[in-house]
Amino acid sequence: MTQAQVPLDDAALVADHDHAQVHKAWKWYHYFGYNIDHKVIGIQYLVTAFVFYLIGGLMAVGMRMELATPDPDFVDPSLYNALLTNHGTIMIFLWIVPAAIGGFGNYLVPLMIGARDMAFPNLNAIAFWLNPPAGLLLLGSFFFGGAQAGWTSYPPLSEITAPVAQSMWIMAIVLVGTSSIMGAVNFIVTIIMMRVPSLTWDKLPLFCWAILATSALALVSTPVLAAGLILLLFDINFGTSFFKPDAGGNIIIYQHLFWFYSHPAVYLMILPIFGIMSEIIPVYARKPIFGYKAIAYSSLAICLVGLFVWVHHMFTSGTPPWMRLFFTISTLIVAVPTGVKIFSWVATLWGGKIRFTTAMLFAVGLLGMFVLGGLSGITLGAAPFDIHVHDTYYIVAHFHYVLFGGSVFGLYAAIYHWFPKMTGRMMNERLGQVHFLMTFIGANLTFLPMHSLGTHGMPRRVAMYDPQFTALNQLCTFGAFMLAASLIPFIINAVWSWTRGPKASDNPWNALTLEWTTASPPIIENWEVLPVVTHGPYEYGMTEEALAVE
Ligand code: HEM
Ligand SMILES: [Cu+2]
Repeated sequence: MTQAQVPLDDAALVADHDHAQVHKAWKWYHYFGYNIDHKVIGIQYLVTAFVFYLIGGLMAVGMRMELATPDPDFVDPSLYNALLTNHGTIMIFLWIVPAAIGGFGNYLVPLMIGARDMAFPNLNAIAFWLNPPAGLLLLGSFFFGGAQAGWTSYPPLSEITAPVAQSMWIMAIVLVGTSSIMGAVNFIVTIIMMRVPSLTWDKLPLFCWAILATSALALVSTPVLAAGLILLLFDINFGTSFFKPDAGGNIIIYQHLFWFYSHPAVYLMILPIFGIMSEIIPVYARKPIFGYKAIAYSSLAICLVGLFVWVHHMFTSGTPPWMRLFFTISTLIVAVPTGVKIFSWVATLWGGKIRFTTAMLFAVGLLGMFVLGGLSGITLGAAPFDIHVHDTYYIVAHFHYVLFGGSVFGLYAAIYHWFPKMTGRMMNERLGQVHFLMTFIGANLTFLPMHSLGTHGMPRRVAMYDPQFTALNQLCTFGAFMLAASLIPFIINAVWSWTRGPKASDNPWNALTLEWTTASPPIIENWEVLPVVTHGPYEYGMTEEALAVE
């Protein structure tokens, strides 16, 4: 135990919980119904999101099988479009965002700040329960031809193809958007109001800083997306012409509304993952995190600058040159706070006593993948190069390095790290290493050749291509099969460990944040006696407890 545990003097807080409740153990069926405990909701988010990851992954494999040969012979082109659209949509809106923010955010934030739950438990549960119907709408849309217009759903394409499916797609996104706004309000209030009194701002774990920044960003940007999509819904179904040029509408406005949300959306995905990195790296390097304040403030800086760069997605939409210059410069500026974080992690690793657990392998793997994705991102931020590779596979390579390398690796790291806390059992490290290797090699085989395909001119979002691109595409498809296979050791590991893995102690990694001071898994309401914070979250090698660890 690393935190002093003394009774809370605020009697009201203790009195209003039923002591018998506190000792009750979890039953499996608690996870299948409406439940207001943040830990149950967190796990509900994680498991649901993972199921959608499998579905979205299956769609990707379907696309890669189609792309194994130049001709459209495996699926017909309109099904390809539907797979493409739903794959992108599901991976972003039903996997990364709900897993990172809904899953880990809900599970960890109250535990990390010494609270018994989120500020608004019912709002929290409702926010989660908006996700399954959104997923069903997306999957159901396949019965109506499938939304065809890509995850960006630009008009006019989205207004003239599969109207029912497109409307279902819009309603699904509005549902997850609503969920994310509810979550954002809840996180902001929880982090500001519910910290134990001894947890001052300068001791707040960096994951909580990241969730705070993410929530602020979601609150500002999500309503703009919802507005754009609802106007689109009206155009499709009710005869309005907001985005119909032949009836006086303006297509470009849609792109502005869409990217004002969707550029920040990349930070909604990546900031919580950055938070996860900042928690994991110091634990396994046994060193205080380098530049705590720089990391905390850079999250806020990324949010602020992130709101001003959306036009880099529209360099080829008639944006005048002076504006291209402004948005090139502002885009490149975002690389600065991001670079600050990367250097802080590398400096933390530097000279550390590193333990290469599976969680740490994924964290270090993320660093490699993200640096490559970030570098190709910088090339794209420069308008002249972006115009050259616009809508080619270079873009696909870039965002998969960032999203797959930068987000999925982080989510896996988080799962391996917090699994013992969530389930009370340890995962198998050997299977974890196999999982890591297959993921790392598979991801690079899948996505690295795409850079070359792109600079040589292979367009994205097509089911057929020029035969000169065959060899590299087959390499990508081979990589995709390896990625799909990498899920086998992971799923075996997760299911086996959850049911009969070795029992975990309260703090198996000897970490210093508050969630490790309670039982594994934590009791209902988290603590019998709320903890008192006696030191910062990363003071490895600086406190007696930490020195005694190795
Ligand atoms: C969590 C991980 C992933 C995320 C977030 C993700 C995200 C996306 C997005 C946003 C798109 C664009 C969809 C559109 O243009 O409408 C896309 C396209 C695509 N993805 Fe993924 N993806 C992921 C994993 C994968 C994997 C594992 C594969 C391969 C096995 C894959 C293969 C593809 C392919 C082939 C396309 C079509 C590219 C195009 O034609 O533009 N994705 N993905
Ligand atoms: Cu962007």
